[in-house]
Amino acid sequence: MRPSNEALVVIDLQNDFCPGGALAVPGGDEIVAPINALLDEYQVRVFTQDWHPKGHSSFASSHAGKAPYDVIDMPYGPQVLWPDHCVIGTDGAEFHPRLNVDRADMVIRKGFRASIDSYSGFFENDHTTPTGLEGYLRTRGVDTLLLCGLATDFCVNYSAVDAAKLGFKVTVIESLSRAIDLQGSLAAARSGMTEAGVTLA
Ligand code: VGL
Ligand code: ZN
Repeated sequence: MRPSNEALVVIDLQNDFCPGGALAVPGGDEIVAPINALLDEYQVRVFTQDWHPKGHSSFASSHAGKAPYDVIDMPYGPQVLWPDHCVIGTDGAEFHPRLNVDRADMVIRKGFRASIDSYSGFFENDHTTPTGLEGYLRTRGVDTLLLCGLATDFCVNYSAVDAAKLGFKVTVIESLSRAIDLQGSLAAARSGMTEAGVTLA
């Protein structure tokens, strides 16, 4: 058993990010069984869940003339436009059916405000609006995080960098994460995480 100051944080292991989903990450479902096994070793277990209202501003379909993977300027900075995904109330927003969700002590939903996206489990994409996850972890005495899930180069990356900036000791388990890899985004994420002091394992 891992000590109680360590948390396993499973990022966005949801149907829409798995093969067959709206924003499928290659091999996304391969990590479910080993993550289930790892959950048994941790005393603090948090899942994040991408959770968007219909017509969310991160969806290409919400912007006339735009296509998925175009980038637009939002008041908070550049934003990649995605296919509609993880819409509240749909099957795509549910966790993978074989993920042992019963093991989660805490599920933190993010991206639920129509006008702003939230890749990170800690802050929305303006980098200032908190989700509450930091307070949850600190009040449970956690100072060390092991991150895994989907996607390595987006939500895992943003969560890891924010956590490191907040002072947590952070490791990303790359073998239990899978990437979207848009135009070099995985390489950029790896160097950004390393620069922020995140350990890639
Ligand atoms: C994610 C794109 C859009 C992720 C979420 O979980 O990495 N990526 N929403
Ligand atoms: Zn999303």
